[in-house]
Amino acid sequence: MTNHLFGAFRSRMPAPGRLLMETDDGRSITYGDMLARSAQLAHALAQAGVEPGDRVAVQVEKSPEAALLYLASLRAGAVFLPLNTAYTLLELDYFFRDAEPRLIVCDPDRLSGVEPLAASIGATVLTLGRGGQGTLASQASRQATEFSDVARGPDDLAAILYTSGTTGRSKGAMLSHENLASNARVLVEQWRFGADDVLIHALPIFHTHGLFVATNVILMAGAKMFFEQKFDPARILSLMPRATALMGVPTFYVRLLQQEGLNQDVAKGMRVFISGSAPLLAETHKAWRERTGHAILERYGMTETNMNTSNPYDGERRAGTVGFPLPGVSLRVTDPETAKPLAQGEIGMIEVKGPNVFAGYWRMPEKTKAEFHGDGFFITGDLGLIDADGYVHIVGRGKDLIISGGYNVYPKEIESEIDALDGVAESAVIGVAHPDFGEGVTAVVVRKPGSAISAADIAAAIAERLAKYKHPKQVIFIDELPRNTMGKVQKNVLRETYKDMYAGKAG
Ligand code: MLC
Ligand code: AMP
Repeated sequence: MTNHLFGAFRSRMPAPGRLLMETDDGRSITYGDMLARSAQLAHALAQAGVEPGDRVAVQVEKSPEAALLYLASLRAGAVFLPLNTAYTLLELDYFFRDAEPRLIVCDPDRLSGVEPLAASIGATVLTLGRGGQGTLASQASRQATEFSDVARGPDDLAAILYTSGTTGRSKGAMLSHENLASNARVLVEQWRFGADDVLIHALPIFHTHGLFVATNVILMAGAKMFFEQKFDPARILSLMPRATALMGVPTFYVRLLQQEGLNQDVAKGMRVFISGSAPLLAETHKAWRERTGHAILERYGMTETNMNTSNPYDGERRAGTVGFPLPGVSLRVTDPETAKPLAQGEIGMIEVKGPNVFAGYWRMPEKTKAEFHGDGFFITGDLGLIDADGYVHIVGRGKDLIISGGYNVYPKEIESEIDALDGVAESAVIGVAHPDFGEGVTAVVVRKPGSAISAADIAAAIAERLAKYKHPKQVIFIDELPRNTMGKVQKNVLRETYKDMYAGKAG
């Protein structure tokens, strides 16, 4: 048996001298370098005690070494667990206790905070900095540049990615080698990636979009990427003449449209612009087409399922839709109450089944069971319809979720923090249309009688507890939350009341 996913990358690898990555700080990594350095890192993992099936939790800045660490983890047969760099120590503590990683890799600057957490679960800690420095790198540099990949089958776990549930407790989505391999293969084919492609990679690599959709597709195609530390619109524009593809969240496209230099000329060598992770407004699609001559190709996915649908490469890319189910993916729309399939055109729950769909939530068999039907369809929590031409439209969410700049934010998690503060009677956290982030996290708070708690007090209280992108952009105080006859808070009424509050804000 080979190593299922890494073996697939290997089998499509171009000549070792071909470039895999060019970075914004002037470094070049060839496919040969990738093989040698991921081998060294895989040895370093084994030396740190990582055995097949062990989790390797990683919270580091984006760098080529961070991407190579993902490949090393695959090769060592481990389960890669990437974590958002914005997570606070309190948030990390939860993930570590839940996943029980054998090894934690963190930024050197975070070591003093991470060490006690690691000690409490008996994990080893190594460091990896943005420039490739740290204890992991120094251990790896002493290792052999060849490594015999640990055999892993299609159903063995390759990664666990945490995604918050509606209860506010994060769940670890278990992704197998075949979940990732099948999706990368399909996307390479659907989006026509080949060895001559050059992707502008400006996404973080701790989520499905940047790690799997972008990186796995490039590895599966034997292509190259400009591996950017972060999204900088002016820089993206300067790379376009040397690139062929861009993948981004809608905020990327909104911000690029604000660049004066965006025009047909700068985009003429580009083959495809892909968007996902959050709804792309039809007006953004239209404005992009007018400015560049390109129709953005929108697709739809989730942490649990990888990519489910995509607009066509050839054929009409229809604004406001997420296209067709990918080959091998079955998609149906059902009545959320009865779970009965609905007729074409009717709005209901989107459910999917296929080799892309995850193996379940880590150590949560009950939650896993609750989100699948007996026939294997996964209940996405997204509401949508299939139109007469077969295009899938996402029209809303059956789950209480805000997507801000492509990051998921679960209102319940923030409400729990705010409600726990002295002086707060209750709160409701909602997503309000935001021109830059798509939705802006907004807290509506009812004070306790006599309390003078302010927005600044709330911000200060959650600063150390929640990742920055989850913090409310605005806090509104009202006397009473609107409720229906059942006593349930009417978030739709609040969303309607405050719908224009971010209108015209640039960022
Ligand atoms: C940053 N900030 C955000 C934010 N990103 N606030 C709300 N929502 C966000 N997404 C805050 C910071 O805390 C900071 O606050 C201020 O904005 C500026 O920070 P920054 O670091 O300069 O932000 P910037 O680089 O501009 O980041 C914006 C962004 C980034 C859109 C480039 O958020 C991003 O890369 N998003 C992509 C997320 C992603 O990869 N999602 C895929 C999930 S996978 P202050 O107060 O300090 O100024 C998935 C499945 C699928 O969904 O289908 O793909
Ligand atoms: P995550 O859990 O971070 O992977 O986010 C997945 C969620 O993002 C999905 O369930 C959808 O609600 C949303 N999403 C992803 N792509 C799109 C898209 N193209 N349009 C609308 N929503 C999307």
